[in-house]
Amino acid sequence: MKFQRIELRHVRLELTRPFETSFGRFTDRHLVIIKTFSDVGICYSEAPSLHVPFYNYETTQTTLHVLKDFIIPALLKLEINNIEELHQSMEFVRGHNIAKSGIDTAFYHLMSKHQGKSLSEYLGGTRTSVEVGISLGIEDNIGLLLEQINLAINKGYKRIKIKIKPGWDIEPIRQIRNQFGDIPIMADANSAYTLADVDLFKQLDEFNLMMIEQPLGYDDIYEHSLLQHQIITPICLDESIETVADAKMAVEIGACKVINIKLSRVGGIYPAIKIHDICEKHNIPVWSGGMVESAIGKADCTALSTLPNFKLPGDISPSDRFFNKDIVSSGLVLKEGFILVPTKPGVGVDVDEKRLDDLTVERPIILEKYD
Ligand code: OSB
Ligand code: MG
Repeated sequence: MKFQRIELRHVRLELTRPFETSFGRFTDRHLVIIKTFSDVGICYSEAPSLHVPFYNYETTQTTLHVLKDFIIPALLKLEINNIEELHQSMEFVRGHNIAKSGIDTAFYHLMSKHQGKSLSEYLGGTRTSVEVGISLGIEDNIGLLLEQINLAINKGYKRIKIKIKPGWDIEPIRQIRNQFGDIPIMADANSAYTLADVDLFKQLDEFNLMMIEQPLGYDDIYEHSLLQHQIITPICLDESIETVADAKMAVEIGACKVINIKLSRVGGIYPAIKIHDICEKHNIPVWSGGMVESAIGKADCTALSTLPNFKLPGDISPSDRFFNKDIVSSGLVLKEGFILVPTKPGVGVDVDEKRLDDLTVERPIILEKYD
């Protein structure tokens, strides 16, 4: 495949309501949307870094910079024959996985469309729908959270994940158990605690959570192994798994019993599948995390989740879960707690170019092959 022209857009989508985690509260979502022109066709893809370096070090601006000044100029000079070559051609840039994921997914969208296959089919997935859960932010009071949970249950979401932080942990969980009984519930701390909080985690054991996501340091796999050996609740790693090597280490030292695979965090679908396979060998179930992506990114997560070791509900939702207006004309469909897997060739959701224009907040960056 030859890349001929790549356009980068910084878009801003308004959230339907603020989304708060232990690292911050957001009212809108900035994304990098990529349009790729190649000798096998045209596609849209997404690089869903946050606009602030509070989840990982990448931001909207580092993503634009790394793609514009390093990755894309290199790509435009090459002929890429397969996904492995694509990743080799990006290897000279250390890290910046979310930026790379926007190119990795473009390649998969182009290849699957070119072969007349849906992305899921192209990846060898078998499911026609995937089980999903919802990730609910921190609210101003517990009553508001309980209301959100009630709405989510009525929409059919198969598990509820709540965001926790010191001061917003035991009490909301206790009240959820009181009001909703034995529903599938988990908590995501986004690295808000330390090993000194071990007594709190032991107390949480009492609530029979499905898992607790990334309680400790974002870069500390070792300390999670120390914690996992002292608590019953399964630990799920998110932030600390950025590479295949991280996943191998976490699994080997018993730092977690579950892994949240965010294809963007690990550099795209190709590394995500490698992590999926390692986990499968070690009997570690995985699920697809989310980054509050547009329907494009959520469709990638959906296709990936049709692989067999995605055994738990993913953070995948239709556009109206987060956005007043998404960039697509037809998006994903939620039905009784399942997202239907798109069957059209390629990623399977269609960008509305008028909306994309309306939501673009910086002048698009255009890079072209010039020979
Ligand atoms: O930790 O899983 C996380 C959103 C942004 C950054 C980090 C996380 C999240 C979510 C949202 O939990 C999941 C979703 O997209 O539905
Ligand atoms: Mg998380």
